[in-house]
Amino acid sequence: MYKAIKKELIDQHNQSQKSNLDFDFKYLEQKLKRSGFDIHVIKEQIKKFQVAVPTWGVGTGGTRFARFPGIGEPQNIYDKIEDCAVINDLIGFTQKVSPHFPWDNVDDFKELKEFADSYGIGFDVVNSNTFQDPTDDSASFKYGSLTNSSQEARDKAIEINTQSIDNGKILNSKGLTVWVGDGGNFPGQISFSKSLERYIDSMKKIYAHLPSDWTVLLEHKPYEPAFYSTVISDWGTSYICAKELGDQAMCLVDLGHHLPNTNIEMIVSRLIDVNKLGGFHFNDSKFGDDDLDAGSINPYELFLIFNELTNASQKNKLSNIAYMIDQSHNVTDPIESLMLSANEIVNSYAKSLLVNYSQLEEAQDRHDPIRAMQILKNAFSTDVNPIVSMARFENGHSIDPISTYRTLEYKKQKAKTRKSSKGSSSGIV
Ligand SMILES: [Mn+2]
Repeated sequence: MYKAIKKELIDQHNQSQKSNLDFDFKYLEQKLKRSGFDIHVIKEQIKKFQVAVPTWGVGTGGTRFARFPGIGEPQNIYDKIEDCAVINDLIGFTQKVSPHFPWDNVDDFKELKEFADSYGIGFDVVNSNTFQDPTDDSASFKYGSLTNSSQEARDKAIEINTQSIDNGKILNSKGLTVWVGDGGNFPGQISFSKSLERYIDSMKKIYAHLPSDWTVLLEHKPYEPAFYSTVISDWGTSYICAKELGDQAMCLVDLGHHLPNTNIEMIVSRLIDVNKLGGFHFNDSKFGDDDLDAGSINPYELFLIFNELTNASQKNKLSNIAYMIDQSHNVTDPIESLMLSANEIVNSYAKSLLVNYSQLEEAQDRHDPIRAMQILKNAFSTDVNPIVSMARFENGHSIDPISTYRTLEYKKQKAKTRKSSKGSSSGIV
């Protein structure tokens, strides 16, 4: 840690902010005491929270139409690790990164791990990419990967996944997330039944390759890039497949992978109840899989998701959830977006710790919807920034990460050595 950003710079910046933070923290301490909460207990829980940053998230994303590169963009996985280390040095809730293969392939994974170690960065769940053609042109995924009617294409897709596991093992990762773009654009194009059967069959081969302490996370999505039907379209299908595969297979909820107005927090609760909730991809959206910054559009939904998680966790119904960010940053500096998003996620978690769940259950049992709603709204409307900022400060990071980051002019400095990428091809979907 503190290889990407000198600790003295963070300390120096914190000096000017600390007295205001102390004042705000003291005020919140008194306020929470009146509701029966000990701010110090909550702060200690927050200090332990971790969410992984996606390596693909630090590059500027694009849309189906164009990509507008930023200055000093990372050119390879090593640059991406360095950018992720900037984020972690400043906020500290993001010690691990989630790589994507083959995008992040290198010749020497041991060397990559040592490089990341030197920045205090570890590796979270790895992601496999079979939604674009394999780099060696040995097969085509145009008509599907793990569910393709061609055995040759399926085998190649399986190999990409088992290779991702092997890479992840060297990086000390403990999980693989599988999302396939497979599906159909037209009625009749694919057999719903056969494609699901082939998915399960392919996944069984990947599952057999999993080390015993690994989890495979199945990610569902209702549409895009296939626009009529997708093979793993919803949490129900994802659950059926995870159940079929075994105990090491879990479901992953990407917030953007639901149709508008879907009650995502209820899906979270259902998956907890059937012991199949394994992870999240956090982002936010207005219309579809917009991959906007977490909490930027619908922070109440994000809070309600953490409300389910914290409630279940206090009842010991939750273990080993992989929290990851999955976003595309088209118009912002990805480093700023990822710092704000991680903080927004931590804020939602902090607010959920301010819900008194026995009082909530009492209100539910007494048939008092107004009181129940009030309990949630009171927690949601509490400004938890002083606790989260204090947690960051006590963990050795920046009280005000964005302003600290801006004084560094990091990207401007990096632009001197990282060559700019001109291309206008679309970014990450
Ligand atoms: Mn995702």
